[in-house]
Order: sequence, then structure tokens, then C-alpha cells
Amino acid sequence: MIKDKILVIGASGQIGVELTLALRKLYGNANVVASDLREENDLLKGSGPYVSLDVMNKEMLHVQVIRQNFTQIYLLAAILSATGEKNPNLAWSLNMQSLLNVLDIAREEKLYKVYWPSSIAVFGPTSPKENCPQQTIIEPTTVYGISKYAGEFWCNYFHQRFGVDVRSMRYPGLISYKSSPGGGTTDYAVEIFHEALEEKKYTCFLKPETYLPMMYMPDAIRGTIELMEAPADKISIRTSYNFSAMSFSPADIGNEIKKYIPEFSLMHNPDYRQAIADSWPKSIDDSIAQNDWGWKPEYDLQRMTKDMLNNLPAGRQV
Ligand code: NAD
Ligand code: AKB
Repeated sequence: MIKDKILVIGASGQIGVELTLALRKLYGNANVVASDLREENDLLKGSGPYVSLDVMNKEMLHVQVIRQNFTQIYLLAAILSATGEKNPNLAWSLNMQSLLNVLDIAREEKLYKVYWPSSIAVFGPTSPKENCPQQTIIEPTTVYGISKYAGEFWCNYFHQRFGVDVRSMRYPGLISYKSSPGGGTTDYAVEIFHEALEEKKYTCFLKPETYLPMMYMPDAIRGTIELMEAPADKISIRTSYNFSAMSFSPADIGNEIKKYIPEFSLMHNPDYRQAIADSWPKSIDDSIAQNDWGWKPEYDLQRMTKDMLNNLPAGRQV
């Protein structure tokens, strides 16, 4: 039996914090090493090993992998959609080179498994808006979407050509109360909860009827681990799986919050992120993930809203 030792790159980010904690529960604290360019997130402190690491420095990464006998890498470092539009060169460079560094090392060191997330941002204005299928017209218009789509084909290439067991899914916008999002177009769906509890008002950077695919973090973490634990012969998609839970607009989430905070007021001041959101599908068809490895979400908008309001520091029991 393989004794797994896991490296999480980008562990101080929105997903990294929760994924690291979940992996530590499963594999043991000492066997999951968190790493990031920025300092260790407070929620990780004391829960297991941490190393400061720049994924762009391939030699240093390679040394870590050999020294610590890593068998799996979860690569979460990236620049997301909104920040990417402000610095396209940097987004392309980090999002591509980090993946190529990890895939090369995985091939050379014969790592057992690699995880790398893609995004619904691969889809563009010419993709179907409703129940967007796995295989369809894909013409992304953001640098982030272009980098994710190219990355999907690198994953497929390293699997086909070198047998690297790299797995991926296209996350929708992720909502969590433990860690803050980092520069995405769907970040409003986290900010709105903080502002509703603290200020009783929020000005959203998207229009009220902008529907986007979304998911609550506990579902995303469970789904990620289920994908990684699935037997290899169940994995039919080696680019990146469509992955879905719910779809809502700023108006929908505002109305749901108002059920618990009636004085909450939602205003709108759309900015450059509106065009990004408008280029993405409203909902995603993830039937292949359902059929291949049994994916099923547990949270809808109602259940997620209750849980967020109950768990945020300024929250109330609802
Ligand atoms: P995040 O921005 O919160 O975290 C990314 C982390 O990577 C940060 O802590 C950052 O310091 C670190 N990082 C940046 N450059 C680095 C470098 N050179 N070396 C090491 N670490 C570096 O992002 P996130 O929301 O946690 O997203 C993680 C992954 O999931 C990304 O690939 C992202 O594209 C993907 N994703 C996220 C969402 C979402 O809604 N959060 C949706 C779809 C896909
Ligand atoms: C973003 O908005 O950039 C991310 C994503 C959907 O990839 N949340």
C-alpha cells in the first residue's frame, strides 16, 4: 500500500485552507504539508507542517518533492478572473508555469496523483448559457479562462503521453465563511454575507439578474476529495470535469438574506466584472461527474445561506 505524503501549493488561499484541513483529517496532520508564497493562514497554524514556497521556482519545488517524498500535489496557486484582467501577463505566466512545473516534476518523480482545478471561466460568450455541457463551443474571453482552458489540455497531454494521474474539475464560484476569496468575479457572493451582518447593506458590482454557477465550500471540498479518491478507471475526463451545485443571482441571494436580516438593503454598481460574468454560463451540466464518480451536491441557496449566517464571526443563529 502507498503511504501518501501530500503537498498543497497555495494553501493559504480560499480553497487551500479548507482543503488542507480536510486532507489532514483524512491522511494525518504530519502527512499533509501546506505551502504558499504568503504567510501561513491563521486557521492552519498548529494543525500541521508549513513551508514557504514559490511554485514558479521549479528547482526549489523539485528539491522539496524529493526531500519530503511527496506522493501527491494539490496545486491551488493561481491568479483569478478579476485580478487577471488587471495584469494579464502575470496571470498567464503564473497560471501556466505553475502547472507545467508541477506536471514535469510529477512525471520525473512518478508522483501517485496530482490535483489542479480549472473553472467555469473556460466557457465564453459563445458557449450555451443554460446547463452548459462538458463538451461544447469553448471560446473564453478572459486571460484567466484562456489559461484554464490551456491548462486542461496540458493535464490531458501529461496523462495521455506520460501516464501522470492528474485530475481536475471546473469549479463554479465558491462560497465559504472560513477564508476570504482572492480576486474573482464571484467574490460578491461571499462579501454580501459579511456586509449584511456588519453593515446591513451591500453594493454589488454585478447587476441584480446576473445568474452564475455557484457552490458552497463544504460541497467543493468533499467533491474534490471524492474525485481524487475515485478509482482511476472511473475517470473518463482527463481535461477537467464540469462540476455544479446551484445557480443564483445577486437579487436571489439578497432576498434569501433578507429572510433573516429584514433591514438588509442591496444596491448595485456594476463595474468591469459585469462583462466577465456576462461571458460565463448561468448554469452547468455536470452529469458526467455524477455518472463517473457519483457526484451529488448537498447545499442549495437556502441551506448555504443559513449555514453562512450561523457561522460567520458576526453571525446570528438563524
Ligand atoms: P486564492 O487566490 O484564494 O489562493 C491562491 C493562493 O495561491 C494564495 O494564497 C496565493 O498566495 C498563492 N500563490 C500565488 N502565487 C503563488 C506562488 N508563486 N507560489 C505559491 N503560492 C502562490 O485562490 P482560490 O480561490 O483558493 O483558488 C484556488 C484554485 O481554484 C485556483 O486555481 C483557482 O483558479 C481555482 N478556482 C477557484 C474558484 C473560487 O471560486 N475560489 C473557482 C474556480 C476555480
Ligand atoms: C472567479 O470568479 O474568478 C472564480 C472562478 C469562477 O473561477 N471564482
